[in-house]
Amino acid sequence: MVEEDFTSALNVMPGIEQPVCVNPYLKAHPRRPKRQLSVDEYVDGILTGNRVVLSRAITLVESVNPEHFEMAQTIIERCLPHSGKSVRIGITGVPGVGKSTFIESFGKMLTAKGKRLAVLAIDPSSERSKGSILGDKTRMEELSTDENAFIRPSPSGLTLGGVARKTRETSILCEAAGFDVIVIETVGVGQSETVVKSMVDFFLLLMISGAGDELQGIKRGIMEMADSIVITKADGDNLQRAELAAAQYRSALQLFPKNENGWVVPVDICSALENRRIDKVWKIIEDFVRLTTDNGWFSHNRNEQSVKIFYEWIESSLRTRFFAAADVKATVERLLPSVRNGLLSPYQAATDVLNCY
Ligand SMILES: Nc1nc2c(ncn2[C@@H]2O[C@H](COP(=O)(O)OP(=O)(O)OP(=O)(O)O)[C@@H](O)[C@H]2O)c(=O)[nH]1
Ligand SMILES: [Mg+2]
Repeated sequence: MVEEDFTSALNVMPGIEQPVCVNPYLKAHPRRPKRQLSVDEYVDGILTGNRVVLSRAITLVESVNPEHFEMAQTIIERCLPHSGKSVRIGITGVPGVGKSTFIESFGKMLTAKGKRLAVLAIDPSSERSKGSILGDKTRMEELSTDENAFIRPSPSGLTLGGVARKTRETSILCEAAGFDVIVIETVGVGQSETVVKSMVDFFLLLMISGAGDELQGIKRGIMEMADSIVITKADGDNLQRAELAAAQYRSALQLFPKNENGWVVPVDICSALENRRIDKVWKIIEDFVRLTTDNGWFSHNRNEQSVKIFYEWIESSLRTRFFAAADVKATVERLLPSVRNGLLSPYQAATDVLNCY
């Protein structure tokens, strides 16, 4: 037997035998590809509130595969009669204002009241949405595990128009699945607010109190779209500043023209972190729904939104089809050099192209 040298650190001790890291008795278990559901299975699943089927239907809606498109449209058509029975709420605010934290707190309050809520995000820049949604899933930790809440990130890699369309269609599916509150979150920095406004019943603008210049940096257009302005993070040292900011917004709003729906835009404060006055925000929304339902504006607004989508969709489809047509392509290619060189008037060339379609 070899004498072991315990004085050297280079000496390797035999040790004990380790079990193999893969279970040798494990049978090969090939991953079966997911079975494609039929339209009936999709529709039945959605109408019975099956979340897995709902998720898969949304994935189908988001797919760019033309085969999926047909099927998705059929599913949406069949869900349409079961949709429309929700309150659609748009929530916007600059990055970091506290939208996700607010939605978590607001959502939990609603599910505790027995409501079912779906949270959708509109965020056309895919890079950002990837980050923020992963963040949001953890930030809305409790809400994302709540049985009565359904959180769905913005589809990535699409243009704003594409995201808007998918979000509209996704809301229809969520409504058919029995969600009675749909929250659509967007970041208040670009054009996405206008898009969200065009698909919701109630538009909530979240703000925080700044030091002094309260009205700086907020686009007037966004303030004009808001059905309510809520100053969040009204807690601790910030409470007084938030109250002051609310008073300033209140007086600023008085300068705006009156809403045609008879609604006077309320300004309030809340703290999502401390769960304070979150139910007040819901009360404001309930008041809004009551008022606009009674005076007919609620359904009028939805109908007008549909008409707008109708025209917008014709326009954008027409544009796509037009430029994809072989004759058009050829004529454009033929005439473009002359237009560029000033040999042909752009109006004449455009008329020639239009005439060949
Ligand atoms: N004190 C206080 N802090 C809050 C409150 N709500 C949110 N915050 C904090 O503000 C920071 C940003 O909150 P988020 O909810 O991520 O803000 P957001 O608007 O979703 O941000 P983006 O998704 O990046 O646009 C976080 O650190 C929160 O903890 C609040 O009511 N009070
Ligand atoms: Mg967020």
